[in-house]
Amino acid sequence: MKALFALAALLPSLTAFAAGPTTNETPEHAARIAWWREAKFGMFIHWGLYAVPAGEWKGKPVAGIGEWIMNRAKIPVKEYEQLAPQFNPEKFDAEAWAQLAQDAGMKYMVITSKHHDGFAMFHSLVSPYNIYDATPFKRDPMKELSAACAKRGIKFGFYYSQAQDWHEPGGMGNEWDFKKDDEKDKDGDYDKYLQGKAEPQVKEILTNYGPICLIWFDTPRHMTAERAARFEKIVHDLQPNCLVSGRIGPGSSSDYDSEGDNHIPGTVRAGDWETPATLNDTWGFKKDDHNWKKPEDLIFKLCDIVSKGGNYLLNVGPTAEGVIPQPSQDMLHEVGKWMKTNGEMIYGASPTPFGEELGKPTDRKDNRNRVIFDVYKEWRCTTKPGKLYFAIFKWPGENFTVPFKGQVTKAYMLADKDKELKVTQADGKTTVALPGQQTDPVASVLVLETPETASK
Ligand code: H79
Repeated sequence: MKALFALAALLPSLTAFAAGPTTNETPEHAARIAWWREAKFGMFIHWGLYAVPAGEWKGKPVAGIGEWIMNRAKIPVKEYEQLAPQFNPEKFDAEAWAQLAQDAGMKYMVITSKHHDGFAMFHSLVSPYNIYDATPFKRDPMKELSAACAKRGIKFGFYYSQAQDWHEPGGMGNEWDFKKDDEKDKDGDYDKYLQGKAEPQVKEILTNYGPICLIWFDTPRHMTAERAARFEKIVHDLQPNCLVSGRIGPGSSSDYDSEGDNHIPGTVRAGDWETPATLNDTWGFKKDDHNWKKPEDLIFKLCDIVSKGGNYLLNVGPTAEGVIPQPSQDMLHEVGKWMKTNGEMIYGASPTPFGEELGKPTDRKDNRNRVIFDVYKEWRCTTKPGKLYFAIFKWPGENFTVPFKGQVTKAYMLADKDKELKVTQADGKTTVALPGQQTDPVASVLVLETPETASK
């Protein structure tokens, strides 16, 4: 880390730390993904039939994430299908959802067009097991959402579970109604499902909803390079600018990587990546999950992720009535308030040139064998040409000292840009005389302007 810091001080340009691949990138890819690198913060939405049972089956709570209830309770297809006539989200308001995303400072929206349960949340001609044909709602909420997002300049994308489909004999995952997954693959049922439902539905969502910014594939069970390539070709044939997220399958050239669900790396990670994350412990609505994160935690995670080079795709799980839970709305408004003043350190920003502020590895590993980090929470840094941004989470009092020894031409808080702050430098460190009190109760953002990049 010391070496990195020394390097940062010497380098003519901090843009050397820009996110995204710096080698082997085609100009086409750079152009396609430019908006995503700028956006940094998106809204994930998990909405489907699972919002009806909302975590409870036959009067008993079912453990685990809400959208997995069919699997966890081993609900037969015929029984689960009975949820469709009960699904009538009359309070659904696409404008309100898109407005919430905008108020939070989110630049893109990704919604479940079909989750593992196999139920399409759009009007599909491929299968009548969809919200338009199988529920009393008789509307296509995806059409309404794509329009509401377009109106606000929010990019619109779809989650699509390509491999798991518990409703179909050939889809992966349902071994309580159908054959074992291995047999489905061996017997050709899987390819029949892929070609008969998944691939045609992916064509539909890329055809009927305007420009789709990305397709978020998930859990690529039994996906081979060849199968993944088929999906990739469909996406790029129909919408060449549509990004393909990381979980499409092996051997394919997805546009960016997905971290594990809710996982934030301990250090700066090169390349394009995203952390998909929940606001409580479930993706799809569960009435008993009140384990909400705190707004300050979300703001920290946003800064933490961006300072490590990633994007934050933050989930809401609307109810079967079509309402985003009030605690989710409240939290996102809090984040939005912070973003209004401080979004400059997030959008289009590159990772920290330091690293020692992030934390250090422990000798413990998590259940997926990843090293657990002792995460430091004093401050986070992001950069833009000519600027270093510091989100200060632990207000240190009079002075803030950072390990930066390059020249500083100006220092100020984002919340009070006109008030220049006094800077002193000694022993390879920069000390800023902070204003009398923090400019934000969660994270006050300090800017250091540097001539090395200001000329760029
Ligand atoms: O869509 C969300 C999840 O439903 C999906 N990815 C995010 C974005 C996802 N699919 N699979 N997984 C995540 C891993 C699943 C793990 C578990 Fe389970 C599901 C743990 C508890 C329920 C599998 C089934 C392991 C135990 C039971």
